[in-house]
Amino acid sequence: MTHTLPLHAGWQFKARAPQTPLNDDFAADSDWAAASVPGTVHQDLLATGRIPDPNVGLNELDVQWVGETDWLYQLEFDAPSMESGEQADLCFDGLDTFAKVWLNGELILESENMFVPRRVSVAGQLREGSNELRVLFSSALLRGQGIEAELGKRQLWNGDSSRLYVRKAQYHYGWDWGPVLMTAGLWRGVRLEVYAARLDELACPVSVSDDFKRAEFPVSVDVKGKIAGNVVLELLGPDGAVVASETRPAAGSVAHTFSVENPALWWPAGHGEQPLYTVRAGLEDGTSSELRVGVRSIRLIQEPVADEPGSSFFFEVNGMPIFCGGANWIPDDNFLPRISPERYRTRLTQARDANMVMIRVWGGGIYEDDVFYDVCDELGLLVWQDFMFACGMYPAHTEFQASIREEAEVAVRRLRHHASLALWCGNNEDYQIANSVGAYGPGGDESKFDALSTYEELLPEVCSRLNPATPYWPGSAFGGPNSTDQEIGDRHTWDVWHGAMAPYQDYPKYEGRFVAEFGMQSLPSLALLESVVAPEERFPASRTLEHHNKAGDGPRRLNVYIGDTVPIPADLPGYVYASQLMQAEALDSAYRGWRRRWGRDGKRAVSGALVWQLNDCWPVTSWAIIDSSGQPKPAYYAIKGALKPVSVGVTVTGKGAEVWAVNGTTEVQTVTLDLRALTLEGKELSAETRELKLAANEVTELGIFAAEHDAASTIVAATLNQDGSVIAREVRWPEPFKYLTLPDPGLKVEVTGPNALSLSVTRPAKGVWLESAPETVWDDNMLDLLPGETRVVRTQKLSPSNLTARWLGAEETVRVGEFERA
Ligand code: BMA
Repeated sequence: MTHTLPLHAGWQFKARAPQTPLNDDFAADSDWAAASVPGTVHQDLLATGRIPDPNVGLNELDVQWVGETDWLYQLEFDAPSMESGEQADLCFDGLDTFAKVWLNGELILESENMFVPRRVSVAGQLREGSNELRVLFSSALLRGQGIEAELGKRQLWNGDSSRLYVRKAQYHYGWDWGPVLMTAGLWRGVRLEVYAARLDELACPVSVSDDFKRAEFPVSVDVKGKIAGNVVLELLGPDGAVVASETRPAAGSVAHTFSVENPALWWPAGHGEQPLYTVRAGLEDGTSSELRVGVRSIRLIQEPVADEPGSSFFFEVNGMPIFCGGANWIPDDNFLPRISPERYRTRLTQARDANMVMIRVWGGGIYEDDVFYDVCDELGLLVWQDFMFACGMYPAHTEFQASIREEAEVAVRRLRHHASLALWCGNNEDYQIANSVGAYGPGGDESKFDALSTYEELLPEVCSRLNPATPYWPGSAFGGPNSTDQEIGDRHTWDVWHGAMAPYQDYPKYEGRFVAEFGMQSLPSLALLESVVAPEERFPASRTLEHHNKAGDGPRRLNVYIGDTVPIPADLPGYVYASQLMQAEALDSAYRGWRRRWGRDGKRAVSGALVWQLNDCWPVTSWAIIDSSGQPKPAYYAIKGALKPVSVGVTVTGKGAEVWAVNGTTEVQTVTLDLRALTLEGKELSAETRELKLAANEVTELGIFAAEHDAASTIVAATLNQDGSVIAREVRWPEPFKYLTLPDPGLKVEVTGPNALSLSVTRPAKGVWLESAPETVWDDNMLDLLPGETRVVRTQKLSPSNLTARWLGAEETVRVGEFERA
């Protein structure tokens, strides 16, 4: 039986005194303080008040010394007694980053890659009774700058350029949405394992026949050490019952393939269930290891697009093409150990509840925690997994590539069994920066693109050897002669916001076969801002507010987009609302426009839209659609509406309002389409009802409506109804909104249940934003309301006494009680 002794309690840490010899520094009694493991020095300094909270005000600037300091950790622990022939391994799941480890005075490990867990055999060094572990973390910033001084500065976007030489989460160096917080510490678990034999490398690359009638589960496991007896391999069904088992002598590599007829298939969210099988290996002494796997096929299809140049880029799961609406994921905190399993689950559930089916783990963060992928398996969220390279011209010298190889092998071995894993991707935007410096693309000198061999040889070799069933893609964005190509591969659409600062209404023009990034900034919630900004700094352009917007030219660009859309408010509550309304409109335009191009079989022109970005790591004005307090912004609800299984779209052109519907389900849908044209005062100009049959997994164009009305003063509303309820809606108002004179809507809000409200208006209302308890999620919000309808919305936590509403044209946020009385 493997005895596992977690080594999490009792650690101490202190700043290294550079003038003192290392051993004396460790031996000195003074200055040691309790350290959390898993943890970071910042968290422990914060806990004892030795640094101010870097998320608050301008404090980030005052804590930079932490990242420029070397840190010492030590632990005394009692080792269990060992029997003869037993092994002992010290396991460090994550060391951040340049670490040296001594056990009882002997150097047992040097590690320079945060992403590689280490296992060290220590039977020879371990003492019976008390043992002493010591760890030195050198400043990653200073070490990286030392390497850079030797090997040369390289081009990049975001952060200190030395990061390109350091295998540490790249966002720790600061990003255009994140602070500079250079952590150090034992950021994942530490334990001592004592065993006669242990199980390693349990693997099961499930496959399914072309007709999906039969699945194979080829289980393999390595038995390390010596044990007399057998290993039992088992397959458990989604209900937890043992489906089959096999007993083999426990020696070396053991393998057996289980077959299952009519397996339960795993589907992405909204397309079917997520049944998960378990494969388990067990030794007679009780040691066991298990994996949860799913039966599904996944293919990345690049085929001709009828009547168009280039090729498609869509994911097919179990033979079904899937439009991948979704989001980019960044680490949910600057201090990684703070992200609890519950927080992962909450955030990913928010994504699933917004009708998303894909999450991209972006290359400037980390290979996420196991729980992240477990939850994605359970929720049916496909994972686009980047390798951890972002926005830089990375080196490729032998030593560096050896570290990358180790890192990639560990990541692929750890994650390959997840049903949710859809794609391995070489990097984030490294082809784009290579393009921009003349090292790639037409006329580019590829000899300057050192990392090309990493993305096109090293990583694909690792993936095809260890995980051949999952597609590999060299980079995001990639494909076509250069990385902004619209006809081949994936694309990052930054023509809006960055680049040309194109109007967001033009998103549809800047399509790609798969848009893996695009986004628009907004402020976080007012409540979150008030928790980190001093009262005298609570105005739109204050120093503190601008410190909490890390984008180059961020506040200026944001003002342009707000000012293109609505009059720019001078007060903070108005500014928060205006920025969030604008972001919601922008993303609605992108999702609806691109999903319209999902087309049909043989004509999948645009097959995915992943918003930059789902989440935040601190309180900041950023492209996130959920702020760091967990509060969804209005854009969240806009995306949720645009990605409904069946949705409707309207766009106003010179010829009238073009209307279309998307049926993302596997069945024909019979629906009623209601179209209305109204004046801003709410007078109905025309109305039309049509019975429709929407073909499965297709877009249906529904023609032009309201051509006879003046587009500058007409509201066009489309709803799809099924079995007496509205299943999708879209309301288009004349744009830009800032030109409109909007009447008071006469909003009426009634609390109709513990968590439900009913809303109605006497004149049209644009962008009704409800707030109640903080951190609450609504089933819908940021509503466009029209006379003649009553909308019921629900929320997780309703606090009627704190209920407020605001809408476009309102002078201020109103307490619901107040205008009910009026
Ligand atoms: C992208 C990302 C990030 C960045 C974002 C916004 O392309 O890859 O590097 O935060 O743009 O600029």
